[in-house]
Amino acid sequence: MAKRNQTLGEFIIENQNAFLYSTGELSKLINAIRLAAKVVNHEVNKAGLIDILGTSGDVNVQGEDQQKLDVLANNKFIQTLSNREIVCGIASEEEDDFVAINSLDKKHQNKYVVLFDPLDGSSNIDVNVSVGTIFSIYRRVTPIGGPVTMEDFLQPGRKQVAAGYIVYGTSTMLVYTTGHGVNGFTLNPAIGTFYLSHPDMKYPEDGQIYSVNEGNYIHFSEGVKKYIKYCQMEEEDRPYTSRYIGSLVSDFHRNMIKGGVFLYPKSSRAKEGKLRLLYECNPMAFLAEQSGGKASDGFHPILDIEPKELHQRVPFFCGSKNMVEKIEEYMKIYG
Ligand code: AHM
Ligand code: MG
Repeated sequence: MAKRNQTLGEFIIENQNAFLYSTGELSKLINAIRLAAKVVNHEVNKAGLIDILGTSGDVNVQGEDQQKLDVLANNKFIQTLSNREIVCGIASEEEDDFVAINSLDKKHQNKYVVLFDPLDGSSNIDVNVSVGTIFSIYRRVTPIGGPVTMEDFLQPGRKQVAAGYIVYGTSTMLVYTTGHGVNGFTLNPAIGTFYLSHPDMKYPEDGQIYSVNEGNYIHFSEGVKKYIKYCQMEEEDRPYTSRYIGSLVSDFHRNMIKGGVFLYPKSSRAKEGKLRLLYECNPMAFLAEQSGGKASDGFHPILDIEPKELHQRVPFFCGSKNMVEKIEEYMKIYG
C-alpha cells in the first residue's frame, strides 16, 4: 500500500512481497536504476555550465575528456548496472548491439535484461528544456547459466516486468511500474532522496491536449491529418490545446497528469515513424496501460508488437484511452 512521503527505498522494500517467489533481484535492479538516475541528474543539472567548464571534446581540469551528456548518461547507466552484476544483459539506444554482462563467479545467474534510452530528447539540453531517461525490464527467455542472446531482448512489450522513466525537469521525478499500477517519486536534491509524491497515478480517460510535431503535417497520412483537424474543430470541448515539447518523457508526463494524447506517426519522410519500439514506445505503453491509458501504432496495441530488431521504429499514439481510440477510428477509415 503506497504511503505518501515514503521514500523510494522504503517503497521498493515494502512492495517486494507483491512478487511471488521474489528473490529481491528486481528490487536490487530498481535500486541500481535509482542510483544511476541520481548521478545522471547531477550531470544534467550542470549542463548549463558546459560553456564555462568546457565543451565536448575538451579536456577538463582533471585531465579527462569532456563527454557529451547522452554518452555520459549511457556510460553511467551501463557502469552502475554492470558493476552490481544484477542483470545479464543491457541494450541501449546509444549502442549498436546489446551488452552481455558476464558475471564470472555467478556464471550468468542473473535473470533480467534491461533496455534503456539514457537521455531522451537530448537536443533539448542546449536550451535548458527537460529531458529524460526511459527504462524497460524483461525476464530472460534463454536458460539462466547460459549466455544472453538477442532473443532475450526481442520480446513483445506485454512481457515487460517493469518499466519507467526519470524526467529531469523543474523537479526530477522517477515514475515506474512493476505491473501493479504506476507510482511517481520526486527527488529532494538537498538530501538526494526520492519521495513518493504521485501514488497510484491515473491517466485521465479523456483529455484536451494533443502533442505532435505539426511541422511534419504535410507528410502525415490522411487519417492523422483528419484527426489533427478534428482536434482543432470548434465543438463542445474543442478545439484542444496543442502542447509539444519534443521530449517524449516530458510530453508523456504532462499528458498522463492532465489528460491528452501524444502522436509520432509515420510520414512520407520517416516511413516507420521515429520512435524506437524497445527503448521508448514499449516502456511508455506499459506505463500508459498500467495507469488506465492506451498506446497504439494506429491499428494495434504497441505492447503486442513482436519486435524484429533492437532499434526498430514504430508509429506511436499514446495517451488518454478515449483519445487514442478516436485516432484508431480515423486510421481505420482513412489510413
Ligand atoms: P532522441 O532519442 O534522439 O532524443 O529522439 C527522441 C525524441 C523524443 O523525445 C521526442 O518525442 C521526439 O524525438 C521529437 O522528435 P521531433 O523533433 O522530430 O519532433
Ligand atoms: Mg530517444
